[in-house]
Amino acid sequence: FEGKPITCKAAVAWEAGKPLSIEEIEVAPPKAGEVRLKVLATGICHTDAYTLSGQDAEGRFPCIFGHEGGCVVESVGEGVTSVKPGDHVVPLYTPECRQCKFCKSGKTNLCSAIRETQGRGVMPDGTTRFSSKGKEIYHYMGTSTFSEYTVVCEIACAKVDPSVRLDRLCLLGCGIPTGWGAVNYTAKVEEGAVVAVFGCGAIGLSVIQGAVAAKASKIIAIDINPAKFDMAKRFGATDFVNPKDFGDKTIQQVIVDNYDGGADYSFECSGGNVEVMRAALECCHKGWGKSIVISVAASGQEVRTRPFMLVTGRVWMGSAFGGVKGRTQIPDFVKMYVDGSLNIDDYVTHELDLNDINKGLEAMRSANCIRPVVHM
Ligand code: AHE
Ligand code: ZN
Repeated sequence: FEGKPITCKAAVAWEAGKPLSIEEIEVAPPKAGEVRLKVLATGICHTDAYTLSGQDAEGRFPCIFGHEGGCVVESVGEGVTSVKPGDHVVPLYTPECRQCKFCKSGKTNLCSAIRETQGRGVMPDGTTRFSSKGKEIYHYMGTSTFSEYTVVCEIACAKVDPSVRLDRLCLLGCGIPTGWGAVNYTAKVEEGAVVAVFGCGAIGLSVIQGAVAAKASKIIAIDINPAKFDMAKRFGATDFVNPKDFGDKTIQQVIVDNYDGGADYSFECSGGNVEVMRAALECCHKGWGKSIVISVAASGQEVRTRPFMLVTGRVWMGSAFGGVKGRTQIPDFVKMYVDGSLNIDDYVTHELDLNDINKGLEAMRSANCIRPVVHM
């Protein structure tokens, strides 16, 4: 187990609000319970841009971002038994230790085994495996996939079918399971339900795919940019509503009035807008409507509604990584991709090299971008 450091390229965020900088970095060998991965491809998620912006209470710099990786195991640390060099894996920012109170509860996917150190940008022993120019670099979400090599915990490795393209499977690291799982694991949408989706980016499209799988009778795509409706339709949305088309009437009132009392389920995929979170709750049907908050709002933001909305039977809940237990369930998503029941290809609107990763971050701000995939 005496591995050597690897020198490679990575996109380093030296400070908040500045472009990423391509640097030579050193990646230390994996310690006990850790795995060193060669990253072949990574997606870019809005959460990477959010933390880079400096608004994330847990953001620490310098740091290597990225949490949608398609990777091959390069080496393993002492005691690692579930993966070996050559295995293909998708790193998990929500790991699955199968031993903590959370994992054993059967009620949540929020494994607590390494959450505290992960939030501080370090490995479980409190140190980092990255350095550049003599400086320590922090990890991000336990994954740090904006690097040619990274080190993650064994419990954060979802092993995937090695015959499937890693530059597609990388998107199983966040956006796709998050939306699909919110429908099928968090909300448990049933056949015939009316589903409202607020925001038609990568998460919204994944909610739409999840709702198709759940056999929802109506899937209402809601977006203030009607250019998003083409893709929403291709993914299976049945109805399209632009909140700007109704003058002073709120979108929640529009949905309640036009859909027989409102949505059975609503999903907030707005990219962190707390007013949209409110609208998503309030568009739900009295007595049983359930609204799921998915996106990440800046620290300091708060949600609000009239308590009457809850008293009269609506349920407000949230979902992280779609309630997906990654090591157990990511292989099921791979199977759905292989059998054609899960679309991944159409998310990939931009493909770039690591050197151009800042262009990928920029593309994320444009309406025609779903996901950039960066080839390492
Ligand atoms: N650090 C942020 C919280 C960020 C957050 O809520 N992250 C989501 C995943 S975003 C994926 O793109 C999540 O799963 N959270 C669960 C967890 O344990 O962090 C902040 O605001 O402090
Ligand atoms: Zn993400």
